[in-house]
Amino acid sequence: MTGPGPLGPDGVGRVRGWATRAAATARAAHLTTAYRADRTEVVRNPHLTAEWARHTVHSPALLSAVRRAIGPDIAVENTFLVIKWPGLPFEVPWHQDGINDRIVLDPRRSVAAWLALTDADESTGCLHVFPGSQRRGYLAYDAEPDTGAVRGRALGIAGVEPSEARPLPSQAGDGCLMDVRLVHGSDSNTGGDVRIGLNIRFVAPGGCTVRDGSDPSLYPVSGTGW
Ligand SMILES: O=C(O)CCC(=O)C(=O)O
Repeated sequence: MTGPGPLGPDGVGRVRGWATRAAATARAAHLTTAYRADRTEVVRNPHLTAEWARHTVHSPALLSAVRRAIGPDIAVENTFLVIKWPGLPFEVPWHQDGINDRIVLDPRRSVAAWLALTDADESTGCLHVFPGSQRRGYLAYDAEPDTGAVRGRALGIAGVEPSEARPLPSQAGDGCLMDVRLVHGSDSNTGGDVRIGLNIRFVAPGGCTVRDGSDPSLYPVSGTGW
């Protein structure tokens, strides 16, 4: 799946103000309190269980950026919350959001969002992206390790040159959209504060293929095509 994507030559765009800085920071404080005891690192599909996450995937600023990318009919295919605790090793290896052992996303009819609930910089483990890597299409990836899925997908991508990666720092309440073929990952948090981000995969009708032939389980958020 090579060819142009919805986000221009770099394959990445900024999202500003999906929440106010104060609201994002307050939510991060609640999550930190809720998950600190057992140092939870990944929460899967919080938009199906938590009101704040349901609210977040409907954010007007976010949805208007997603509409510009993939049109008016939008559903959420998947979300996951990533919490990086200071001093706890947790790297997210290079990967592409649009392909895994279960699904393949059509890059013209899908887009990934990453939203900062806290500030994220190089010391706290912000995203690193390879601008333009989406032009290479989907790359071979290592089998997903059977780690009990504690840390989400952990894919090694063959043939990416680490020196081409660029940090993508973000402030609480901002974030980015990524072409689902964009190679990205993040380092461990070596700073002093917790770092929290929400990853959302959005699809337009027909944008998600489940490898076993079953229907994708989608959560519509906009438009009438569902
Ligand atoms: O939050 C992170 O550090 C990485 C998240 C990510 O890359 C993903 O969920 O696809």
